Amino acid sequence: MKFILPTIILFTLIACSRDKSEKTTDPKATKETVNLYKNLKKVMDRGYMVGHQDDLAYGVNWKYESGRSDVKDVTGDYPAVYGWELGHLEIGADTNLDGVPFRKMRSFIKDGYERGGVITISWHGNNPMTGESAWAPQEGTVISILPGGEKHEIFNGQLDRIADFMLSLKGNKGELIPVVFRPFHEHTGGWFWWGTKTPDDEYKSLFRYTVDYLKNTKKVHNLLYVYNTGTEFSNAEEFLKRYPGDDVVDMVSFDTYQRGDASVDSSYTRGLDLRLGIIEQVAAEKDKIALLGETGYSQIPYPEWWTKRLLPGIGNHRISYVLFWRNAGYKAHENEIEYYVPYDGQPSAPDFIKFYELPQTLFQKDITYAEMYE
Ligand code: BMA
Repeated sequence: MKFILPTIILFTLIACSRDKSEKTTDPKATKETVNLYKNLKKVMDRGYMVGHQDDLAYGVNWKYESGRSDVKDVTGDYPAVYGWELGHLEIGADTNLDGVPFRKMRSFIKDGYERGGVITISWHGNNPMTGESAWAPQEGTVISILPGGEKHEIFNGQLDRIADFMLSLKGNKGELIPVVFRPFHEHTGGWFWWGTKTPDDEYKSLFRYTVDYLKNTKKVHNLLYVYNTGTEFSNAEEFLKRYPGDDVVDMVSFDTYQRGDASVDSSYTRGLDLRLGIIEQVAAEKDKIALLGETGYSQIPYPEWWTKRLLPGIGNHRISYVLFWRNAGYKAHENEIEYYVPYDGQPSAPDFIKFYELPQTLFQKDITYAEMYE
């Protein structure tokens, strides 16, 4: 008899701790979405997944070649995380702002998911007040699109398109594909319309309104929501300045890029280490999951960047994944070359292979469908 009470207490504690670690903010999240959340936590015991934006669509000097990927050309393996971008979906376009047709994107998303890959989506949506690009901040934008604002119905129409897209992502069994959604990212900088031209409380309202509309009005239940700042913070308080609430955020993140000459400058590494430490702590305290939303060194001119600059920055921080930005190649409209993972023959390819071979870096072959979604 005397063991009954302690046993009950023990089981209650186990049940509560399990409930805590498996909870997403959407009580109606689909089974696969809840499983993904749970497994993203689990995967951190093994290391961190490696992802790449637009990986299956194009790379440096190629486009839409079935099965191709710059990551795979170099390592023989796909990334474990696939990033995609919805900019211009909100205005009803057939292709996104980088020229990727949404029809093809849907099918790439399914390919990655069926292999057990994780899908993450960003949204550089046009300014709903002015109709200009995401990079055209103007005071008053956010207030104009929130309830009571002049452009509120326009914004709802944009969210309807986002919702339709999310609900069109289906796996082989007809189940919804879970998406790690990263809306209104890099909001601590001044370049986007949801950035620092928007007062903090309006930013929070925008985030909360968006989650509420997608979840409760549009019944979208296959999303995990990421609160994703830029690099402009150096302590937890600054990081959380625009945090919209524990009830609407599943994951915490920031974006940071290596600039300048990495062969002599290690400030990127120090900054990465510092900020990962901060979000890791925030995630632990709030029972959320940390990740690195976007990073990279365009054109990787320092061939040992992967093991000498990136790797020591990530160190042993508990993050679920790191995503490298897109291999756009030559961008004629800007007369600029942009890519963040090596292609076959690029000088940093051997070092990227070293990075690939580390036990803690998880690529597609390290992740099965069952491990991520069951
Ligand atoms: C930026 C660049 C742009 C692109 C945008 C959205 O960082 O890659 O060329 O349009 O992301 O994907």
